[in-house]
Amino acid sequence: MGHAVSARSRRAKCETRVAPRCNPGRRRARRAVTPALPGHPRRPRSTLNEGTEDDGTPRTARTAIGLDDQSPGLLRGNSVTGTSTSPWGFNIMHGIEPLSFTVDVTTPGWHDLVVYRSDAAILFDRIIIETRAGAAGDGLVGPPESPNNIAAPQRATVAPRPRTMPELRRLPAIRTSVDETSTVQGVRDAEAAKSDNETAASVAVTDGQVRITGHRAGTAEISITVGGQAWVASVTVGRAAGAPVGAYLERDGSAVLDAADALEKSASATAIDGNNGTHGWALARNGLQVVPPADAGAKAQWLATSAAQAEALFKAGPTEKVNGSSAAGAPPRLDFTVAIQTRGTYYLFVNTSNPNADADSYHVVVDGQWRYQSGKSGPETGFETWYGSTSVAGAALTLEPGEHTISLAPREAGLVLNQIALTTDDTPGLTGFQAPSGRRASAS
Ligand SMILES: [Ca+2]
Repeated sequence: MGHAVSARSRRAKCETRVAPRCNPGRRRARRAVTPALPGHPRRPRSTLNEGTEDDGTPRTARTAIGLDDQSPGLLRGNSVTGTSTSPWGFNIMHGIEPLSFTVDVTTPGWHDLVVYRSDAAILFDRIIIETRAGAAGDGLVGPPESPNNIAAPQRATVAPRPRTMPELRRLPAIRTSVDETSTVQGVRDAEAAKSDNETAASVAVTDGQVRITGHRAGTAEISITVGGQAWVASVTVGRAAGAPVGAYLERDGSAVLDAADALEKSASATAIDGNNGTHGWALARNGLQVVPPADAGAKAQWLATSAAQAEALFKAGPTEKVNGSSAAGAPPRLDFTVAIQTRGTYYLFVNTSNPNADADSYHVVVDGQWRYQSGKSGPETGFETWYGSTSVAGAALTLEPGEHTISLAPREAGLVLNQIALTTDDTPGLTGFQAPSGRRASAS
């Protein structure tokens, strides 16, 4: 028995019925709740919640649905752009994205289907419930609305806060710097506080006040308990004020660079967006990510397997897809200047937090010359994990004393770079973040 309900409000409560004559037991509902895609299909960049917020946070398209006071199931819509043949592309063409969920109905009678607070800009078209697989058919918008004796839209009410979720209050986003300690405004009598990323920012409570200290460029979310309620705030940590911006100094055959330094856009460390108007760099937890990320359903690659192909790739016009790449144009890039003291053969290692196997590879370019692509030895998707491709052709980088430009460009969008190490040791056994190299005061 199917029953359709229209709901247009954020956190709407949809009065719905599960047929009294249904036998008690497990029931499956699928093919439901569709956030409509605002915007015209021919203008794909103005559609559902893709891209990033101003502070670099990737946007999401989440909602949640539950039955009565059961724990709701979280639904994740597609917020990653793709090609016309990707799931994103099909959603755009259909103007609709089906999201599936399951509810367990254990007793016959009336039940409340509760649609929880959703990310902004999500519009629900229809909710379709199947108690037998295939009952709703395979049409795009499902069957006509079920017969009923209530005026369904008028009966939708705002649901109470679910008992399974703590009350969360969000504070304004906080910006701080490395080595800076500041007091969180708007919170008094705090009982406890914690950071979800102590590497970037730690918190301490003193006399009811919460103080944040920045340790590393990155992002964190802090949770504060006040009067038994939970408050949260996102924190962005920028580079230390007045920190040197000159070349990185190699010492004893080693140089270590924080990828996020590139946001300073100095002559010695800079981040360059791709020229396709779509892909750029965003501050991630402890590094930089090429956004929007790709995955198996929405690949975005910039391919080159030789110096000649790389030359064509980096010269590509904004709409050209060269070497069979799925992404157009020249890729984004990070450029760093390293002052080598000791002539030698160096190997490059990166600490990454890549989200999936379609977002985990890069090109290495030294002094404008493409040297090699990574990612020939399987997925590199560990969290804050060091990888290096020492065995591939071109990985041995002979560097003479003097300044050299080390560039990394994504081979796949979504790549997350935290730290980069150049070392004369081809098996350095790096674990955790390394102390960054010293730098000259200013560009020479
Ligand atoms: Ca890959």
